[in-house]
Amino acid sequence: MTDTERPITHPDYDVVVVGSGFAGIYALWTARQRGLSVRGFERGADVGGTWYWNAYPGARCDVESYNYAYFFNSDIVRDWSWSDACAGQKEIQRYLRFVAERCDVVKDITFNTKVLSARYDEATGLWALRTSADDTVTCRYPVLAIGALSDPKAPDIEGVADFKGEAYFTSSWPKDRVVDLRGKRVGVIGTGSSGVQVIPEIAKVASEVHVFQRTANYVTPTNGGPMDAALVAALRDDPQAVRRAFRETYGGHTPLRMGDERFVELDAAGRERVLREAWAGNYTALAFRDAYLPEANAAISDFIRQRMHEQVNDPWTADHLVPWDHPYGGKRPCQSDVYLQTFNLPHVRLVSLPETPIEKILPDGIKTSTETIPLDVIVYATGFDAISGPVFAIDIQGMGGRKMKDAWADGPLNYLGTMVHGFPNLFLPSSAMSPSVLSNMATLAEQQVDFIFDTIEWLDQHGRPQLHPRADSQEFWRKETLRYAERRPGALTTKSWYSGANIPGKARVFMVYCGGFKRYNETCYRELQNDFPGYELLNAPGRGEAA
Ligand code: N01
Repeated sequence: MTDTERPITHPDYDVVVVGSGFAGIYALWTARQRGLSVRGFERGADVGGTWYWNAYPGARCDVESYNYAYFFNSDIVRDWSWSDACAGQKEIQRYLRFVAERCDVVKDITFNTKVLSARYDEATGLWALRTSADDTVTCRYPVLAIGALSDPKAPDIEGVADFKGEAYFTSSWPKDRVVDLRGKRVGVIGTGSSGVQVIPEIAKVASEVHVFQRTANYVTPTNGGPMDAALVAALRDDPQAVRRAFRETYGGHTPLRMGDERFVELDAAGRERVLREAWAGNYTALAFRDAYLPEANAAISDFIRQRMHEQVNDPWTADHLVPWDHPYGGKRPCQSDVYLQTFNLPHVRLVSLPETPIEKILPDGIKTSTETIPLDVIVYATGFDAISGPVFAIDIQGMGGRKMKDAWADGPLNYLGTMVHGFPNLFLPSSAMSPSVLSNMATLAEQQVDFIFDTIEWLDQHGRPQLHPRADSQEFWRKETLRYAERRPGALTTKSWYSGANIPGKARVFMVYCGGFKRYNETCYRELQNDFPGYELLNAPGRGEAA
């Protein structure tokens, strides 16, 4: 009998954690702390998840690092110093390695190994995970900490494979060598957060930069710069109080700076004054107390367009770099202090794809509807099959042999952003219908992992080895997610990866819960405090003991 045919009555581990980004590292540590046996798998050669792969020049977090960090361990908070308020990719990856070593979980992770499938065994209530090393491990609780932006979108352009020059993806930039773009003619496709960061860096060394833009994005200044010593001291003074306080906020971070005045109570001159003050203080998105109102959002959007426009010398380029088609926040906005000015350099040029679309990629360049542009290098900053993509990348099979791909054929459906009906004991942190990318992902990682392991502890204490959400709970959560999305300007009217619109044929569902972190956390813990009324509890016959 082969390994995969073996009946799974004795799990190899209590928990298997897939992925070693923020959620994965903390899940491994938490499992050990709770006395559970655990094994981790990571497809990269080191920890870091998204911060391991996206190693392109200029990659940087635009959430301040003193927020975008762990708070579960006070010593870690006190022993790590950030060099900049918005740290770069290398530093964040170093930080995650530092935490993984401190938590002594590196030894638990098998690197360079993908999990290909996860199969639920109805007879025992256990899961079997098959890996790219042709290994199968069994467990009671798979925790797929696979991230929301980890499945790169394949470029849907004719001729990609024909290009004979160098080609790079921002989402898998080479880490084993320095990519030398000096003196080269470079084409960059994509102007989302990754494109906006990589383009100025490429422009520093390349001889020509051709930026192929399909949709313009809002670009506002960054919050980078030296760390505020008083703020750092306050965070280090009582990290556990900070951790609790983050969970009481909308976004899961230190309270954001916000204007004191209300849009509806100001005249035109007052609104302009408030917007200018907010721009100077770098909080334009929240210039007004009631910035969430569509009319306030429209004024904010218009003001940012004007500020963007005046940074670019050439009027045609300025007109095209400004986003006219969606309100601020409809797509994920970008931050940069140098992106727009980069287009004032003589060797940098914008190619507007709505007017002159790419027809095909040639062996030595890109052909648009009006010209052929010779290139030595193409950089694809074309984004991700977000949120549900990483879940579909694993062949997941639950109760009755039902595949996750079928369960989510019309878009992701789950309860509280972590569990799916018909897939007992399978946990999906940072997946769909959680605050995910519209919150501080580090705070979310800690919150979801805590909730998952509190759930596991409850199951063990109550002798109920399995649970999964009821179908009507999922329907309730779908409606809740939609209800809050309707209140967010542009959420349901803008074509964005938030709703799967960047992937041809993907079901259009707004995949982020916008009810805020505090409400989300309270809803999760209400379930636990009331013995999981939104879930179905199952018994697993014949379950053996974990190793
Ligand atoms: O990806 P994107 P990203 N032809 O999907 C274009 C996080 N992040 O990697 O908008 C031509 O935003 C596409 O055009 P359009 C952050 O959450 C954070 O930049 O679909 N163009 C778009 O311009 C972010 O939102 C940080 O019309 C094509 C671009 O490629 C998320 O990751 C840094 C195309 C893709 O933009 C994803 O950002 C980086 C085609 N066939 C990333 N296909 C920070 O914290 C796609 N595009 C700072």
